[in-house]
Amino acid sequence: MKLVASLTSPYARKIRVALAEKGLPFTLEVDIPWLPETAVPSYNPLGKVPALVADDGEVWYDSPVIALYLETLGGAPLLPAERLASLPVRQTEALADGITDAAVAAFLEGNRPPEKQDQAGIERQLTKIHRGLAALEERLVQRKGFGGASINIADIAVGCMLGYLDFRFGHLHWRSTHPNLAAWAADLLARPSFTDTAPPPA
Ligand SMILES: N[C@@H](CCC(=O)N[C@@H](CS)C(=O)NCC(=O)O)C(=O)O
Repeated sequence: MKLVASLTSPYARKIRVALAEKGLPFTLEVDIPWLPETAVPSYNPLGKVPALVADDGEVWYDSPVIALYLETLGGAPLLPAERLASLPVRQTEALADGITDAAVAAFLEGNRPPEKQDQAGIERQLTKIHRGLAALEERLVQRKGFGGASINIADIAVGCMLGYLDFRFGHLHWRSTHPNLAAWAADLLARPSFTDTAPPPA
């Protein structure tokens, strides 16, 4: 099994953490989809990482689909097998991934030359991040979709999203505005699966 990923992608990190938590062996093919010489479109027509090449040759994307595929391979379960019970977990995963989408969009826009940046667009994405974090804190208080005693895919998605905020949006200081999330994330982000996959220094 081969994972095509960049080392800074929070979505790819989600799958690297999931593979580590499940104890599934894989090879990592590092590819940066923004470079002209990238081979990512040969795996995923959308040109995005992560993409997972299964042992039978099938290629899976995007990260929620890869996570579902990994459940079929065994290892520690990261999603309840029962469909209805899996929905709150997948909802929390989708919320975390959506915050990541907003953060990536804001980062890319903020990387354009200053005169070309759409400030209203950046603000719109930042609002999604703030609303999303508030909703996540609420779900955490209600224990809705989070793993509790054993880690699940929602925990992993939230951890990778928070790690991305640390990586690109340290100035947002999400820990001081979301103390419950901060207390919960401290243990999660200290797990070897997370420390081993931290993005390289910028
Ligand atoms: N929904 C996708 C998002 C994947 C994604 O946007 N990956 C970024 C890297 S962080 C990418 O490959 N971007 C390249 C591009 O948009 O052309 C997933 O969960 O896998």
